[in-house]
Amino acid sequence: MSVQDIFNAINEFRDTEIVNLVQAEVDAGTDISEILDNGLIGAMDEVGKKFGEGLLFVPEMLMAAQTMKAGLEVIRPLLADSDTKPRGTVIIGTVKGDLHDIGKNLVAMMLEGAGFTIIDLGVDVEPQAFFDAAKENSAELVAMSALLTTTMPAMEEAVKLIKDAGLPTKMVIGGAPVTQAYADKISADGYSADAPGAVELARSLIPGD
Ligand code: B12
Repeated sequence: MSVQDIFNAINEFRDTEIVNLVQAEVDAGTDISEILDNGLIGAMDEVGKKFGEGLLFVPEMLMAAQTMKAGLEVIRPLLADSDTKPRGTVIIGTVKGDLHDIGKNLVAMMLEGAGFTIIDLGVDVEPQAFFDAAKENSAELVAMSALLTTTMPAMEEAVKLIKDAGLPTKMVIGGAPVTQAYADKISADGYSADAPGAVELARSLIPGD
C-alpha cells in the first residue's frame, strides 16, 4: 500500500475503498502532509487536468470529489495541533455562484485544529451573508474561497462591504485561481495558496498570545 494507491483510488472513484487506504497510510506512520499533498490533493489536481483536457466530465469530477471527501474525513481528527489554545472566530465560506467546497473544508479543518472557532457558511455564500455573519459574531476573520475565475469578484464585494462599514474583521482569500496580486487589488488582508498557509496567515493576523 502507498500514497499512490490513494491517488489512484480517487482517480478511479473508488469511494468505498478510500477510507481503508487512507487509514492504512495513517497506521503506517506516513506523514499527513504527504498523504494530503501527494495523495488526496494531488489526485484532485490530476482530475482537474483531465477535465481541462476533455478526458472526463462533471459527473466523474463529482465522484472524485466524493471519494476525496471520504478520505479527508479519516485525517480530520489528526489535524488538531497538540498545543491548541482558543483563538478567534473565523467565518468561512465559498463565494456566491461557486459550489466547490473541498479546499474550503480543508482550510476550515486546519484552522479548527489550530484552535480557531469556525462558523462555516457553506457554499454559494452571498457577500452580504459574510458581512452579516462577521458583524453578528464579532468575528476576527472572514475566510473566502473561490475556485472559478467567474466567482472571484464576489470576494471583492464582500471585502468592500466589510471595509466600508468599518468592521475590524480581517479578510483572507484563497482558491486555485486566486493570487496575492488579486488579494492586493481588492484590498483583502491576506492570501494563501494552501491550508497550512491559511493557518499561518490567520495566526499572523490574529495573534493569540
Ligand atoms: C472537484 C471539482 C468540481 C466538483 C466540486 C465538488 C465539491 N464539493 O467541491 C464539481 C463537479 C461540483 C465541479 C463543478 C464545476 N467545476 Co470544478 N473542479 C473540481 C476540481 C477537479 C478539484 C477542486 C478541488 O477540490 N481541489 C482540491 C482542493 C483541496 O484544492 P483547492 O480547492 O484549490 O483548495 C486549496 C487551495 O486553493 C487553498 N484554498 C482554498 N480555499 C481557500 C480559502 C482561503 C481563505 C485560503 C487562505 C486558502 C484556500 O487551500 C486548499 C487546500 O490546500 C477542479 C480542478 C482543480 N485543480 O482545482 C475543477 C475546476 C475548479 N472546476 C472547473 C469548472 C469549469 C467547473 C464547472 C463550471 C464545470 C461545469 N461545466 O459545470 C462547475 C461549476 C460549478 C459551480 N457553480 O461551482 C474549472 C474552473 C476553471 C476556472 N478557472 O474558472 C476547474 C479548474 C477544472 C478545469 N481544469 O477546468 N467541480
